[in-house]
Amino acid sequence: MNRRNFLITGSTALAGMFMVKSPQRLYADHHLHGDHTHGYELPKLHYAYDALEPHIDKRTMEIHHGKHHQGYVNKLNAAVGDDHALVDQSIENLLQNIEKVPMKIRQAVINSGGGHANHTLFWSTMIPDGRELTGKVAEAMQSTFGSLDAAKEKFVNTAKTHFGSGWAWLVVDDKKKLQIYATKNQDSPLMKGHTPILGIDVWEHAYYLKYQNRRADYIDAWSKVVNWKQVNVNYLAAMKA
Ligand code: MN3
Repeated sequence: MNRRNFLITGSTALAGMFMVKSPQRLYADHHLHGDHTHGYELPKLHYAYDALEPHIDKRTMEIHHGKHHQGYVNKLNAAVGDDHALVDQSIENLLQNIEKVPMKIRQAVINSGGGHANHTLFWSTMIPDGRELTGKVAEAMQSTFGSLDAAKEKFVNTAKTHFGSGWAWLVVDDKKKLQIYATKNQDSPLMKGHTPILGIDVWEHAYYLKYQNRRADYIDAWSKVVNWKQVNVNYLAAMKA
């Protein structure tokens, strides 16, 4: 077997290994696939950089989306290189099957692939003026956490008390139950078989320009632009998967 054939065979075997688990989607209708020619790409926002003012300021959005998220995408593409078997996978699949990602790029996929997935969800669950918390996700939050207020409080407190860089999450776990917890750095809940349906970025780059050390103020402001309608869509998709 020459080297070229070996690589093709190796890639096919690798692609096969990623088919084991059913794919979880961060959007109901959209997979974060890369492709051969472009690799992974920065998703477009569905609103302008200044649309979440005054809660999330324009300059923070410009830098956060245009520089930080773009940086994760660039580093992810550099890590997977032109390995088509990897690039063809949705980022959700790579993270869900992280133990099958080659060791030498695994941490880069956790950091930059996680960064890509986490931020994509983050942008999609914010909207000017927010949306009301209703629907099946509201029912599930009520029965899991006692009340909607208790659920929101647990989420907000998890975000406020997380030490250092990371995220607070509302997830559908592998038993289809809701959980709220934080992860460090860019670690994605997908790596433990959970599907994140809402997340808040508590890295300082998410709020420092406007709120400096006042993380709690940022979190309270963010809670006014949460797109609960999208969170409900994410919930229904995660329950079906
Ligand atoms: Mn960030």
